[in-house]
Order: sequence, then C-alpha cells, then structure tokens
Amino acid sequence: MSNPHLPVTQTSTGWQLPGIANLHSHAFQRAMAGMAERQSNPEDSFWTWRETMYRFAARFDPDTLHAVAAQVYAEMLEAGYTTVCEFHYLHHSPDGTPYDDPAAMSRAIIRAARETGIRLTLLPVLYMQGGFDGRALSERQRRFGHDIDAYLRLVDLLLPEIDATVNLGCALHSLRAVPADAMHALMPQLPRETPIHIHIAEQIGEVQDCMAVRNARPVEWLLGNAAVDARWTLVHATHLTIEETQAIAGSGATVAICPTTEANLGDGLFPLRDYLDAGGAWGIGSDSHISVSPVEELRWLEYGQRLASRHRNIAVSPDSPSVGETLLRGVMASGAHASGFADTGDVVVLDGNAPQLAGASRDDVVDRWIFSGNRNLVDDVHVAGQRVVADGMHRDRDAIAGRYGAAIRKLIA
Ligand code: NGQ
Ligand code: ZN
Repeated sequence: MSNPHLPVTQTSTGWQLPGIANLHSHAFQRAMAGMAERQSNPEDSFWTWRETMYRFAARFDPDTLHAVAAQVYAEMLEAGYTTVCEFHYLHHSPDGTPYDDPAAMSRAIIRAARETGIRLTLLPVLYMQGGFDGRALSERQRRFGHDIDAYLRLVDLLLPEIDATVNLGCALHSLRAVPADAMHALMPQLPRETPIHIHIAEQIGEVQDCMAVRNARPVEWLLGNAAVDARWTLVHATHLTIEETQAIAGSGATVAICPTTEANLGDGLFPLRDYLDAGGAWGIGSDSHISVSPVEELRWLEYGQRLASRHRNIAVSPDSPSVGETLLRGVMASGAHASGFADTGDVVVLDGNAPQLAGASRDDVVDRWIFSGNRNLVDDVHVAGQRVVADGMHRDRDAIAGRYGAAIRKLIA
C-alpha cells in the first residue's frame, strides 16, 4: 500500500526522501564514542559512564568543539539527517569561568553547522544544580552552569545568529538540574514560538529521586507544573506509567527517542506501542553519537519492541502496515515542532543502483532501506537548496576529518 502523505519518489538516479531531523545531539560526545566500552566497575551504569563523559567534557575548548561538531555534522548529513537540534551545555571554560565571549562555545557549534551546511536548532541549556536535592554543581559540572539572568544574556547574544538555517530554542537540562522556581521564572521570558527541550525520566534512579523530592514522577511533575504543548520535546521519556504515556501524547509534545544511545547506556525501552496507540508525536536523536544513522535508530526502535514483546511488526497502524513507512512518517511529522523549521524542502536521495534496492517499488523501498543491510545508501543530500553530500560524500569530508583527527589527538593526549 502506498501512502500519499509520504513523499517518496523515484528519480532518474535513485529514491528521493525528505531530509530527517535529528532531535537530540551532544556534538562533543562524538569524540568519545567507543571509548567507554571497557568495564571499570562491576556496577558500570549510566552514572559511571557519566563520570567518564565529564572527564572528557572537561578537555574541550572552542576550537576542539568546532572540529568535533563539524565531523559529526558531516557524518549526519552523509547519513541523511538534514537538521540537528543541538542540546548544548559546554558553555564556559573548564573551571566554570565564562569565556571572554560568553557565547564562544555556542559560536563554535554554529560555525560547524554553517560550514557543513546542516540546519541547526541550537538549544542553549540551562543547568543550575547538581541534583534534585539542590546540591551545588560539582567541579566537573561548573562549566555547564548559569543563573537565569546570565542564561538570558547568552540567549540575547545568540539571537542575531538566527537566519534561514540557524534557529534558536531553549533547553532545560533536566528536572535534576533546574529547580522548580527557576523553571517557573524562565518560561514567561522565552519568545512564544521557541522550541523547549528537556531530558526526562531516562533512568530509574532519576524517577526515584524525583518522587522523593517533588512527590511525583518526572513526567507527571512536568505535566502538572509547566504548560507542556507542541513546543516541547521530551528527550528519552523512558520510564513512564501508562497514564504518563497517554498524557504526553495528549499534550502535543514530541518525545525524542534515542534508541542506540539508550541501548548503549542501559536506559530501558520506551513504551512505543502504547504511545502510538495514544497518538503521540515522536522523533529520533543520535544523542551521544554512538551511532550516527537514522537507519540504525529506526531499526533499533522497532527491534527493541520486538525483543521485549516477542512479536513482529510493532510500529504499524491499520492504514499503515509498513513498519518503515510508519516510522518515517512519525519522524517527518515531528521535525517542524521540535526544531522550529517548517517545510524545509530538504531532500535525501538513496542510491537507485544499490543491490539492497534492486527491483524496489515505492511500496517497499522504505522498509528495504531501514531493514536490510548495513551499507549507507544515501547518495545525495540537499539542504536549503545546496548539495552538501554528493555520491555519498560530504563536500568537505577530508578537510573536516583531518581537523577532527588533530582535535582528537589533542583531547586524548
Ligand atoms: C547528557 N546524556 O547531558 O549528556 C546526558 C548525560 C545527565 C544522556 N542523558 C548527563 N544520554 O543526564 O546528567
Ligand atoms: Zn542528551
């Protein structure tokens, strides 16, 4: 069955699809992908990974951040992502002192996006405390921190950067990191259309701490204390009751699911089937960049559900029996709200000569793309009318990889 709302068309060279939005990225973490896969402690978990990540985060400066962001953005484009929502919290110098230009790290991200040609929604992150109990930022967290006034000054510095391919939103790191009164103080000061992103309910420990301090589960608390609507993107939202699952769907918010990172960090499984039944909006993010591939995110989103339910073909609906099409349609429906970019016209062209797509038709090409093989089939990518990837290669692939290699050697020295 073909669906008129999915703009997949056959061209003379291949299959043209809409560009995909990556709803959640911490660009700097690309530089440590694959470097936290050795056991350091029998109790290794999200929280021990976080310590490793903090040690790594402490080494960045604007130049190394720029080099790493350019690399991961070029990889995203080659994989078919045309927009990235960058959840950016490495704001200050390592000891927490702001740079001479307090927006220096944000500008490094913006420069990487402009050079690579990816559409960027920069989400400067508000990060104020080290946990639900209000404890101070740890030494490693100091470079993330702002009070509300300093945060709003950062936003003011960044507003002039907005143009056709750079947008600005706002992020609250998590309920752990932003006290309730600060959240209430900030909300009325944000422009009305601003996308708002927040990490939420990723770990059981976080749910327990929230219950202990705020007397409610994280999603329950957020929905009860903020005017959550389609402007909001809830990142992860892994640990939900059925009531919370349905309430997010009813709010119009988007859930940014990051299947490969959530698997890598041992987070748990998002209740996809219940959420789809409730009509919820969702998209995908590559988050820690343990993988940079919409194919792998969508494939593992479905596979996680199959493994847990011991059934097949979960992400479907009566009028959309194809898993691949259902997934792609979900991702396309959420991009505009989560990123603030509507009707981009950005396109991705899959290699029409790839064996994986031999004899494909409009009705099965998306399923074949997502579920067969591991060769990247993305040939060309056009963003804002520019061809940024041709024959599978980003236009500056080699120069960007060269600068990335030098940055990594500096970071791990
Ligand atoms: C982050 N990443 O901010 O990079 C987080 C870890 C935290 C993910 N949650 C830190 N995947 O949540 O405190
Ligand atoms: Zn994250």
